[in-house]
Amino acid sequence: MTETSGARTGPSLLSRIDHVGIACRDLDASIDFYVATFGLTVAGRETNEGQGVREAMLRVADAPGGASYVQLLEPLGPDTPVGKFLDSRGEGVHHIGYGVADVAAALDQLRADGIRLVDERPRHGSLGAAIAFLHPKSVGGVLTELVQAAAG
Ligand code: V0V
Ligand code: CO
Repeated sequence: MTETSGARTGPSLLSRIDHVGIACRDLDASIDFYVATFGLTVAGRETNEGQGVREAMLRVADAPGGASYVQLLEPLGPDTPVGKFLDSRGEGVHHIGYGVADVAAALDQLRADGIRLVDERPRHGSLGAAIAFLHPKSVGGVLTELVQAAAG
């Protein structure tokens, strides 16, 4: 875990858990499992070429700050983040996505704290969100995603 320069003052950078990202080999089969077993509903399905995934967001709960989801991730190929993860670790939890008010401002603060960033600037995420990843080696082995949900 990276040592930071001191205790953060003021409000938390993270406002809520937006989603838990789960790596799977067969997106359709995983969606069917979550729908049949837990009664979740599919909020959106997208292919994100930049991130190398086909994915689905399944709504778990609605809350004033925004809904929370399970994100099911199938790789577009072996040489992608999720493809490499499946090869080395198999199916399972891949990342946690936390809600933030302003992803660019959060990246500036975390960079100044010495946290290793995967993304130096926000990328396009699912459901119109702006996202950025922090490197797992800097966050105790947890691939961590910042999510600024789409307005409205
Ligand atoms: C790799 N490692 C992980 C990990 N993936 N540790 C925890 N959780 C993960 N998910 C560890 C791995 O075990 C190695 O540790 C080390 O990192 C290097 O692994 P690697 O296989 O050589 O992989 P790299 O270095 O090529 O890439 C790792 C990173 C990559 C994290 C940089 O996966 C990445 O860029 N991820 C961000 C993009 C992403 O994941 N997109 C898909 C979701 P040892 O063995 O050296 O100790 S897209 C998404 O969530 C969207 C669109 C959304 O929410 O809207
Ligand atoms: Co995600």
